[in-house]
Amino acid sequence: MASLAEKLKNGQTIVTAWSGLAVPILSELLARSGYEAVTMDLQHGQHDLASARDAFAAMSGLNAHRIARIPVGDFATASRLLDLGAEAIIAPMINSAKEAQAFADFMKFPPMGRRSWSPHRAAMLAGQDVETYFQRANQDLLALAMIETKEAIEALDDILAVDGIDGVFVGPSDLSLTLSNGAALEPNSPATAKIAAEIASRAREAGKIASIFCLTAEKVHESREAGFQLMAYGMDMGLFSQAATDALKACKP
Ligand code: 3PY
Ligand code: MG
Repeated sequence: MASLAEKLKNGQTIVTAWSGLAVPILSELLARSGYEAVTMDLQHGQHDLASARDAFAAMSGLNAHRIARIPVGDFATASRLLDLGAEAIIAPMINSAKEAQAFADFMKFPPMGRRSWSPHRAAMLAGQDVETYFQRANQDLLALAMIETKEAIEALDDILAVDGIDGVFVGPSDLSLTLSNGAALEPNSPATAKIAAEIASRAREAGKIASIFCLTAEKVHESREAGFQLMAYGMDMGLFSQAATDALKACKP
């Protein structure tokens, strides 16, 4: 299977499921359902290192890429998740080139960054010997910086210019909160979509990957049209509770 990085750099688009529930078999089921990637959320979701490790293991052998989101500023956790087999890390609230560089330092081996060595579990999951893993890591493992504040938009070109940053990931909820100074939570508004589309086109111009969190399937289509390549859509908790609601409704006398 081509790596996540190869697919995205070749222009493919991918939808990742979003896992907040620290139950590895749910990530396996999402992968078995046909999602091409599953993202473990350690920022707002219930995942920790152990549950992310077990979810990655539960997905192994299936055609789904392993992604994780770290808590704000917790770049050491990015390295640890890479060591456990993550193929891309999403870092929230990256607001400056300095923060982007600090993130990249934990994601890339020298000379691009300062990631410390010992990815034996990751090499095992990638089906590589450690030498091959080392040769491929800096290009194959993606550092995605979340753009979700006014400051981040102002610093966008500088963030995109950081060598070890492979792309951006737009958080439409926080973006709408900061752009309205806390007056409105409008992740699906046309105004938020317009700014997201501008971020995508600036990322693409810089030769970087544009990705985004979507709250509806319509947003996935709209984002693809706007040049986004990696779209997160489908949260385990929401999918499960919607399916339960629908199942019960269908049984009503
Ligand atoms: C946002 O929309 O702010 C996000 O972080 C999506 O998870
Ligand atoms: Mg956010």
